[in-house]
Amino acid sequence: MFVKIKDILSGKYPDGEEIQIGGWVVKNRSSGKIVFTVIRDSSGEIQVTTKKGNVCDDALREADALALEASTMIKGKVRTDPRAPGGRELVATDVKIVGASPDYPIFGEGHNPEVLLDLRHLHIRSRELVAIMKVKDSVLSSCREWFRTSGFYEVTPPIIMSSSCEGGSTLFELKYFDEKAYLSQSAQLYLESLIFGLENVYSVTPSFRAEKSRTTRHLAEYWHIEGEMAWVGLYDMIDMLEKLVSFVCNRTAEERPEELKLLGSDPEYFKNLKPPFPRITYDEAIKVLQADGYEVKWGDDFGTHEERQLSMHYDKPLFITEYPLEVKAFYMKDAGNAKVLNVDMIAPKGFGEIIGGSERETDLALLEERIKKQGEDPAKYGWYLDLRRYGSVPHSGFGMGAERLVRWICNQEHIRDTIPYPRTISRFNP
Ligand code: NSS
Repeated sequence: MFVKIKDILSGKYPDGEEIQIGGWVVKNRSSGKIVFTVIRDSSGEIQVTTKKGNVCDDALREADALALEASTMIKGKVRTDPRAPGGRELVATDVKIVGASPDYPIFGEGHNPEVLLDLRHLHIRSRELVAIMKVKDSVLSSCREWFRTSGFYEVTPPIIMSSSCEGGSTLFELKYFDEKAYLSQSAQLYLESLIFGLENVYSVTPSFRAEKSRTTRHLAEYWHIEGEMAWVGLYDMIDMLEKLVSFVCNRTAEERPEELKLLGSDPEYFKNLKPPFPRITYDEAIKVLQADGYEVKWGDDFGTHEERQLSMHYDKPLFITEYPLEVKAFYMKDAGNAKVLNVDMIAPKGFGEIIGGSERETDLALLEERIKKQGEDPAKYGWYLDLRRYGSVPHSGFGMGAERLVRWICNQEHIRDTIPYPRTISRFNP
C-alpha cells in the first residue's frame, strides 16, 4: 500500500521507517551520483533523494530518467531535514517509473491562457487548479451539510426542459427525439413543485446559459445550488442565506487554509465571516450609485460595473432587495409598487452577484399576465400554473452559482478556473 505524502510530512511515520509512495514528478535534478526529485500526490509534495549506494544501479537509472509529470513508485526511508521543503524527505531505497512522460508540454511559466485551455486535460494537474478543486469540494460538501442540518431534502430535478425559466435569450436548444427541447437554466420551477411534499428542498445540478458575451464571470455550463422553501417570505429567506454563506465560507477556510493562501486569498477573512450582512434596497442602491457619479436611473438593471461599485462600500457580501418588476423574471412576487420581492447577493471587491432569489408570485392571474408580457405562452407553463391552483402556499427560493462562489473564495480573476472543463462561447473542448 502507498502512504500519502501529507502523512509523511505530518510526522505520522518515524525517521528511518521504510514506506512506499506513488506519485508524479514535479521537478528532477541529477548530478549522476545523487538525484533530487520532488514528487506530488493528491495530498502534497515531498523531496526524494536517490543516492548511488542506497539503491541498485537500475533504480538509480530510473530516478535519473524521471521526466516532468512521469508517474513513479518510490520506496524509501523517512528522514527529518529542516532544509527540505516541508521539513521531511524520503531517502529512496527503490525507484520505478510507472508511466514515462517524454516532453510534457506544460513547463515553466508564462503560457498563453488559450494554450493552457487547449491542454486543460493536462493542466488540471497543476498546483493552482488542484487547490481550487479542493476548495470547491469543501464548498459543495459544506453546502450539503448546511442544507441537511437545516431541514432540507436534496432532490434531483430534470435537466431536459420543455420551457424556459430565465427567459428565452440564453436557452440551449436540443433535439429531443422528434421534438424541440432545452437544457435547464434553473431547477426552480421543478423545485417549486417539490415543496408541496417536502417543504424545504435543494438541488445541485448543472445549469446552462447560452451567454453570448465573453466575461470573467459567465460560463455556458455551471453548477447551480438552488433552494426552495414553503411558508417562507423574502426576508426570512435572506436570514437563512447569510447563515448558509457564512457556514460555507467558515468551513471551507477551516478545511483549506493552505490552498486559499496559495491562491492569494485570505483564509482568516472567510473563517471570520459572520451574519449579519448589509442590506440595501434597489432604491437606495440607485442613490448610492448616483452619488458616486454613475449615470443610472430608476428602472435600469445593474451590470458588472454597478455591482462592483456598490460592493466597494462594504467588506461583507451585500444584499440588494426589491428591484423594478420590469427588469425581473415573471415568477417574482409583485410587491405592488412596480417592484418585486427579490434579492441579489453581491460579493465584496467586485466579485459580483453570487445569489439571485425571490419570494414567488402566487396569484394565478398575475402570473399568466407576466408570462405573456415576457412573450411566452402561458399554456406552456400549464403544469407550473397548476401549483397555484392546488394548495398554493407562500414560498421563496434562490439560486447560487457554485463557480461564482468559488471564484470569490479563491480570489480568482476568471471564473473559468473554478471548473475543470469550462464551457464558454468560444470553447467546449477538451
Ligand atoms: O439567473 S439567476 O440569477 N436566478 C435563477 O436562475 C433562479 N431561477 C434561481 C432560483 O431562484 N432557483 O441565477 C442564479 C445564480 C446567479 O446569481 C449566479 O451566481 C449564477 O446563478 N449564474 C451563473 N454562474 C455562472 N455562469 C453563468 N452564466 C451564470 N448565470 C447565473
